[in-house]
Amino acid sequence: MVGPLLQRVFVPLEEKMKLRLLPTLILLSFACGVVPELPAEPAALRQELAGCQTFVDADKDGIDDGDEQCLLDRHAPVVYLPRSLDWTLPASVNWLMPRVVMRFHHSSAPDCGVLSQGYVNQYSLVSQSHRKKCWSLWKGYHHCDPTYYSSSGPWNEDQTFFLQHPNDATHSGSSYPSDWIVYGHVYRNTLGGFNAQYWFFFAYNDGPSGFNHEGDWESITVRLRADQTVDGVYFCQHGDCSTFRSPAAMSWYGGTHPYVWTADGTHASYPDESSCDGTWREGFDNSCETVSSYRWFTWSGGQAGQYGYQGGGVINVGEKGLPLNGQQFVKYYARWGEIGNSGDTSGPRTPTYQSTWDLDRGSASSCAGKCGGYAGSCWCDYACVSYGDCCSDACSACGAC
Ligand SMILES: [Ca+2]
Ligand SMILES: [Ca+2]
Ligand SMILES: [Ca+2]
Ligand SMILES: [Ca+2]
Repeated sequence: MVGPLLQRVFVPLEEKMKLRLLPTLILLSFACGVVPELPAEPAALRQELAGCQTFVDADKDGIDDGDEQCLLDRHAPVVYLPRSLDWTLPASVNWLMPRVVMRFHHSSAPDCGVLSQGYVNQYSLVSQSHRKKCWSLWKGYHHCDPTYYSSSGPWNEDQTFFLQHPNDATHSGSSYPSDWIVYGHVYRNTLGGFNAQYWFFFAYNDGPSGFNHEGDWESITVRLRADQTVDGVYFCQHGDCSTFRSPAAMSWYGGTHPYVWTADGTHASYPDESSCDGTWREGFDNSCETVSSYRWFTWSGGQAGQYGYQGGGVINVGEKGLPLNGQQFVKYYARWGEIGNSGDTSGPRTPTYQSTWDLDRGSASSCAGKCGGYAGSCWCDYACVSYGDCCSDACSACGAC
C-alpha cells in the first residue's frame, strides 16, 4: 500500500486541482449570500486599521480592499511642487481623456485615427483593436494580420496605440488642485508586509536637453514590514527606483506621510531639495523648491487648514487586470502620449506595464494573492498542512497553519 505522501507525488497537477477544488465548491454552495472570509492578516494591521475592513477583495490580492484604502490614506505623501519654476501641473486620467484623441502608430506606414476627441474614456480606452499595416506593389499600404488590442499584448513598439493631444493647451495640466488625483496600488512585498505605491500623473514632461513627452507617470513606494512599521520609501525618477531612504533619513508630515520633492518639468520624485537640485538627471539645476504654500496634500482632507493645495485624493486602482473603483485604464496596454524619435520622447505606458509596478513584490513561491491555490512551486490552501507542501508564508498570508 502506498502512503498518502507518496501518492501525492504521483497525482498529476490537474487531478490535484480537482481534489482541492471540491471542498471549496462544497463550501461555496453552503455560503451563498455570505460574505467570503479573507485570509488572515498580521494582527498589528488588524488593530491599526480597525474599522477599515470591508470584507471585499475585488482585486484578489489577499488584502481587504478597505484596508488597502486606509493604508494608502495613512501613508499618502505631501508633495512639494516647484510652482515658481514648473508650468506643467498635475492632472488625472479622467481630466486628460476627453481632451485627447487615440491613434494607432504604424512605424513604416501612415498612422491611423482610432478615437476622436470626446470618445476616449475609461472603457473605450481598453476596448480597441487595430490591424497591422503591410505594403505590396499591387495594393500599396493596406491592413493585414495580426490584430493588436489596446488592453493586451504582445507589445510591439512599431505597431501600437497612443494618445495624442490635439494642441499644446493640454500640456499645462489642470490649474484646479481638485483634479490632481494620485493613483494608489497596495500589494504584498518580499518582507511579508505591504507596499503602498503612489502614482502621480502629469499631462506633459518638460525635461532637460529636450527629453519631452506627452503624458508623464512618476511614483514613490512606501515599504512596510510585516508588523506594518515603515521600512523605508523608494523615490523613483523616470522608472529608476534605486533611491531608497530609511524613515530616519527623510522627512515626514504628521508622522506617517512622507514628504516628496517633485522636480521641475520631469516630475521625478526626490527625498529632499538638495538631492533634486544637485543631480545630473535634472541638469544640475534649481529644480526643486521648499515652499509651504506649494505643498500638495494628496489624500482627502489632508490639507486641514495648512498652507498648500488640497488634491483630489488617492484612488486605489487595484491589480493588473482587476481594476478597482472604475479605473479600467489600468488595463490600457499602450502609450499615454505621442510617439517620439526614441523611448525617452514617447509617451510612457500605463504604470501596470512599467517594471516599477512590481517593485519588491513577493515572489511566485509566496502565497501573496494566492490563498486557496497553487503558487507555482508550493501550495496556499489548508490541505497543504497535511500534505506538507505549503509555501513558507502560507500560515502568515493565508492562515493555512
Ligand atoms: Ca485587495
Ligand atoms: Ca491591491
Ligand atoms: Ca517624468
Ligand atoms: Ca532648489
